[in-house]
Order: sequence, then C-alpha cells, then structure tokens
Amino acid sequence: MNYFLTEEQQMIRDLAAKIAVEKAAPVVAELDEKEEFPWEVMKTLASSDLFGVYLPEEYGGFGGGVFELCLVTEELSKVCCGMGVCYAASALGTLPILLFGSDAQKQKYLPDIAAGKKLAAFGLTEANAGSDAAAVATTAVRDNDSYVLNGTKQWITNAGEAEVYTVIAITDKAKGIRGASAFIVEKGTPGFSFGQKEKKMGIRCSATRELVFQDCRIPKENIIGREGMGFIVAMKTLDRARPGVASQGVGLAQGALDHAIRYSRERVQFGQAISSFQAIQHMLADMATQTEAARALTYASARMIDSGDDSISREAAMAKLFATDVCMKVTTDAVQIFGGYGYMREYPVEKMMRDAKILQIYEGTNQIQRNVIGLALIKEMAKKKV
Ligand code: COS
Repeated sequence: MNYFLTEEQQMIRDLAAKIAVEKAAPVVAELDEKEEFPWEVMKTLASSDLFGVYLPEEYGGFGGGVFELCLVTEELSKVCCGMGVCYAASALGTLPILLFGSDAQKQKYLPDIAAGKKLAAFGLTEANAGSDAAAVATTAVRDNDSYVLNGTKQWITNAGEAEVYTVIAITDKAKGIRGASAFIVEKGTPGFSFGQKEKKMGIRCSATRELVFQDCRIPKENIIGREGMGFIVAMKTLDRARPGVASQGVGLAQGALDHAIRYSRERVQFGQAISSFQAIQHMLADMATQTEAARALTYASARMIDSGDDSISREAAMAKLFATDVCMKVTTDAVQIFGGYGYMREYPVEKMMRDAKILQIYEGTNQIQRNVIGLALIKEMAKKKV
C-alpha cells in the first residue's frame, strides 16, 4: 500500500531497514539466548542519526515527529522486537522533556539523546501501580534547593543502560492524582541504583530492571513542568508513545508473515509446496490484510499527533490495541504454518510469538486501551447532547 512517504521519510525507513538486516539480523538469536543488550546495533543507529528523527533540529534532531519514530521502530521490529523496544523506549523516556521540559532542560538533555550518546527511560510503573497509574507511591520531598526521592519503580525498559530517566513521583499525597510530579534523574546520582535484570518470556535482549531511590537528592531544577503536573505529563507522554508500540506490532507481524510466506514456498507435503494449498493461502491472506490494516491505523494516528492535534488519546489507543492484537494473532499463525518446526527455537517464528505477547501488556494493557477508547466515545456523544 502506498502511504505517500516523503523522500526523507523513505530515506529514514530504508536506512533503518538496512541496519536491521545487516547489523541486527545476524545477532538476533544469539542476543535473545544470552539476554544481552544490543549495544552494537544501538551504536549503529546512533552513528546513522536515527535517534533524533523525532527531535527538533535546534536540539540536534532531524525535525520529524512520531511518524518518523514509527518508521524506524517498525523496521527494527521486523527483525527483532527486542531491539525495536530498546530504541522506542528511549523516545518514551525523552517525551516528557520534549513536551513539558524547560528550554534549559531541552538544551541540556536532548542533543545527547538525539545523537544517541545517551539513552533515556521512563519510570512510571511500580509494584502496586500498573494499570492504575495514579497509585504511584514513590515520593519526592522538597528540601531547600533539592527534591529527595524514595521508592522503587518496577519493570523499567532500558533501566541500567540508559543515562537519563524521567520519573513520576508524589510531591503531595493529599492531592491524589494532582499531587504527582515528573522529574529528570541522571544515572550515577547518589541514592539511585538498579535491581537485577528481569528474566523475561520475550524481547529478551532488552533490559528490564527496577529503579531504586533511597534518599536520592536531585536539584530542584530537575522537575519537569510544575509540581502537580506529573499525571498529565505521564498520560500525554503515553498518548504520544503508543503509536510506537503499535509500530513494534506492525513490524513484528510483518516479519513473521514474511517468514511464513517464505517457508510455505519451501515446505513440501503431499508432493507439493504447502503454499499451493488454499488453507495456507487463506491464512496468509488474513495475516497480510490484518497487518496492513494495523499499519494504516498506526500511520494515521502518528500523523494526527504530528499535525499538532491535542485530542489523540482515542486514536493512539486504537492503534496500540489493534496493531498489538493483530501481532499476537499473526505471529501465532506464523508458528502454525511452520508446524512443528515453528515450535523449535532453531526457527525464528518461535521467538517472534514470544516477543508479541508483551505488546498486549506494556504501555497500557489492551484492556486499558479499550477503557480509554470506550470513555472517549461516551464523552464525545455526551458533548453532542444527542
Ligand atoms: N491526556 C490528558 N489528560 C488526561 C489523560 C490524557 N490522556 N488521561 C487522563 N487525563 C486526566 C483526566 O482528564 C483527569 O483530569 P480531571 O480530573 O481534571 O478531569 C485526570 O487525568 C484523571 O483521569 P482519570 O480519572 O481518567 O484517571 P484514572 O486514574 O481513572 O486512570 C487510566 C486513567 C486508566 C487511563 C490511566 O491510569 C492509564 O493510562 N493507565 C495505564 C498506565 C500505563 O499505560 N501503564 C504502563 C506503564 S508506563 S510504560
């Protein structure tokens, strides 16, 4: 399908695809097995200026937006969704600064992030604050010119590898949701440490750890926006990051579909390639149609965000929900087409199916996405007063 990419967008996509095929593909299985962070691939993305595609030119970026971010994420995820998330999660951690940071904060942090010299990470989730993002218990107490942070963030992507962390903490418990604030915390700050690397089902090359704050003192200038804005910072960040998760789903689904088509042409049963059977052709047709529909929705939501439209929660949630449900189905069907071989680690679709599952869970479960969409529909109708 023609999405009428500009010449620059085609160039970005092709460059990301080249890196994915030449640098990522040869090490995918090994890094998955060893659960090792893909630093070499990240360095290649950095030297090719792909970390700054969504950042303004004045901070060393390319001047694109969420759409460009999606293009790169999709190409990486076609080959390895774990690498796709290492890249996309850095943008998730950067968005609070980009959307709500002061000019001084942008000057200080964005150029290194755009150059890929520093990765970022986003710290919202806690043991008791997952879907219920407002239940955050980490505190930040003002003490003269500092804030002192205490608490533990859980399952933070890029934790330990990233240098810059945007963290949501409570500054005024009595105010509930309006008592949360967002902060920038740098790796190496005394009182800030990391938990053990988590052992995961999929996306195993990506790093997932706890962020542990024990009397961690940061300068008061590290608050993002004002006290009390933390929940809004988090929600608006997630709205703009969800097409990125959708594009992980689109890329991963496309990668699995490509493997399934190739395999069906090679595999001979009953004296002919299984691609000649209508049962297989119909499966491939559904996988391709669903993947393309997911891509169209993802691109449309990203373009809507980049147009500056502010009410995009529903569309971002739809893209994330649809693309990641499609991805789970397509990767499962790819394993089915491979049959017994698909279940073996020797073949790539086994990992792809494992990787797909997390997409329905992180950055808001697909049940939460349905809540967001449902509430938006009801609110919209109430506004129309019909
Ligand atoms: N943009 C702007 N404002 C938003 C918003 C958004 N997307 N979502 C909510 N808000 C505002 C609401 O308008 C409301 O403000 P008012 O009180 O002034 O009306 C306030 O925030 C509270 O909203 P709400 O009552 O809907 O909050 P809930 O506690 O019910 O939670 C959900 C809302 C479930 C949508 C939220 O907690 C969520 O997104 N959870 C999933 C979190 C997540 O994605 N976690 C993954 C880990 S991060 S990688």
